[in-house]
Amino acid sequence: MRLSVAIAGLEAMPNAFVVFRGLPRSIKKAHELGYDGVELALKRPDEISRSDLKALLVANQMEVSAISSGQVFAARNLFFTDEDPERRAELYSTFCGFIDLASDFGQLVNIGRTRGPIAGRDVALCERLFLDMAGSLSDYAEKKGVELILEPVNRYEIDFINTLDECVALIKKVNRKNFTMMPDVFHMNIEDDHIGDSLVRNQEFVRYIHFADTNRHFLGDGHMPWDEIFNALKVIGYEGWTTLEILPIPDAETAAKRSVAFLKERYGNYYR
Ligand code: LER
Ligand code: MN
Repeated sequence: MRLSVAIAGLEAMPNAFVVFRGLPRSIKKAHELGYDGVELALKRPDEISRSDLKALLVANQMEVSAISSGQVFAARNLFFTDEDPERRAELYSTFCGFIDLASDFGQLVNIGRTRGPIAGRDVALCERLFLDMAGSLSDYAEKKGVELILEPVNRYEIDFINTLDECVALIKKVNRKNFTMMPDVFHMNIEDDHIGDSLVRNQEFVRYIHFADTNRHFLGDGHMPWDEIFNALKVIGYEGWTTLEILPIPDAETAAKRSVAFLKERYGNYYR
């Protein structure tokens, strides 16, 4: 298992679900604590220069696991189900920038809350708006060797695509090889029938995964059914990144450290 941790720039919103903030120090810290990679939660593609990022990764022997886009929704209010042509164009160019960056770093771009809400609007219209954007971006990404990964998110954060089953139904409509899924066990604990069964049932599309405990704290601080999750990942032969998206509680360093210790102690055979 290759382990990664979600990080963001210093100017990320207070509610960004990241462990460390400030890209240079976060990359160094993650390496020191035993992580192999970082997931970059970006608001804009030019938040860090390619050359600075490359230098930081090389100096710390780290990789980028993926680029995540929740801040594009939370801080800039841009989303796939939006009807406004100008905002759609801005979203499209932001994602093309992420795809360009991912073509050199990680080859994966996440779509989480940025798929946008339905919020009382016509469901069929929202789905069409989503499919239109997802299709165009997948075609752009394909030329760059990049995949887009759609994340089912719980109902308290967004009202569109909450379970893995719903996500897979939509992925089949997008119908592109480079448009797949990234489950997050925190959301699955709220939305899916059984976490293990749902991962196995939808295995064909599982490309990346987010880990947190049930309270979004460090691994081991809640009641997540970790044995069930690890068994399911073993059954489906999952070999992708495992990325920690946890709250910095009691503080970032303790949370990141305790998660690695938990994985090594409980799942040492699986981890490394
Ligand atoms: C938000 O809860 C989340 O899990 C992110 O990865 C998606 O925006
Ligand atoms: Mn997540």
